[in-house]
Amino acid sequence: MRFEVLTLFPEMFSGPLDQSILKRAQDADLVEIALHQLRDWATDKHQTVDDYPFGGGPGMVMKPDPLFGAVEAIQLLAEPPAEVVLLTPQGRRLDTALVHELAAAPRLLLICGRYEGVDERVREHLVDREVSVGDVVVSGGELPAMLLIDAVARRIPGVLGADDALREESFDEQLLEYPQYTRPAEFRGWSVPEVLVSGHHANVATWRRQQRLLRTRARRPDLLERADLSDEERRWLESAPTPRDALDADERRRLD
Ligand code: 9D3
Repeated sequence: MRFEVLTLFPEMFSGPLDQSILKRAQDADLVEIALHQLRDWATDKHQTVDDYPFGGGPGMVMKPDPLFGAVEAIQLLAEPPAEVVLLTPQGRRLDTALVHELAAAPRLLLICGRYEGVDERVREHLVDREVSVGDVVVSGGELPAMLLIDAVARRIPGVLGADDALREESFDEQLLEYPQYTRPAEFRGWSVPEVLVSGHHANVATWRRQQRLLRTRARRPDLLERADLSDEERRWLESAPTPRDALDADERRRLD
C-alpha cells in the first residue's frame, strides 16, 4: 500500500514512521510512504499557501490552487489513482470500521490541514473522504495522519507478525482487554491474582472473560451494547457488582 502525504511539515513524519513495525513494513515494501511539501506547489514568489477568509473572521484559510496543483501532480506519480483523504476536525471519526475501509485502498493521499481550515472548494471537488481522529483539537492534520497511517498499515497482511495479527481481533470483538501481569508474583506487597498462578487453564479463561466484561461495563458501556455476549454472560453481568479495580484511576479517586 502506498501513502502519499501532503503537508507543510514533512519533517514531522521522520521519526514516528521510521520505527519498529512501520519501518519493517517499509523495508519489506509492504508499505510505501511518500512525503510531499505543499509549499512546492505555491504559485507566487513568496510561496504563499494561505490567505484571509472572504467575509472576514479570525485565522487564515488554505488556498485552493496549491492544493489542487499538488494533488493533481501527485496523482500522476503512481498508479492507481489515490483515494484523497482530508484530515479535518469535521471529518468522520476514525474507528476500526473506517480503518478497515481505508486499508482496502491500494493508495491513499492524505492532505494535512493547517490554519483554520481549507477553502471549501477543496472539500467539494478534490477530496473523497474527510477524517477526524476524535473530539480533541490538535494543531494540524499531521499527527492525525500519522495515527491513521499506523492504524491502517497494521491491517495490511504481513505487516504484523502472525501472533500480533491474531490478537488484533480482540478490539474488533468490542470488549476491553483483561488485566495482565508478569513476574514477580509479588511486587511491593501487591500479589498477582491467585487464579493466574494456579495453572488451571479453564479457570484462567473464565476469569479473563469475566474481567473483560466487568471492565467494559465500567469503562466503556457504549461498547457493551454492540458486543457479542451469550445470554449466560449477560445474566452473569447483571448480577455482578462492579469491583473497584474495574474502574479507571480517575473514577477510583472520585470514590475515595
Ligand atoms: C475554532 C475551530 N477549530 C475547529 C475545532 C479550528 C481548527 C482547529 C484545529 C481547525 C483546524 C485545526 C487543526 N486540526 C486538524 O487539522 C485536524 C484534527 C483535529 O484537530 N482533531 C481531530 N482530528 C483532526 S484531523 C485534522
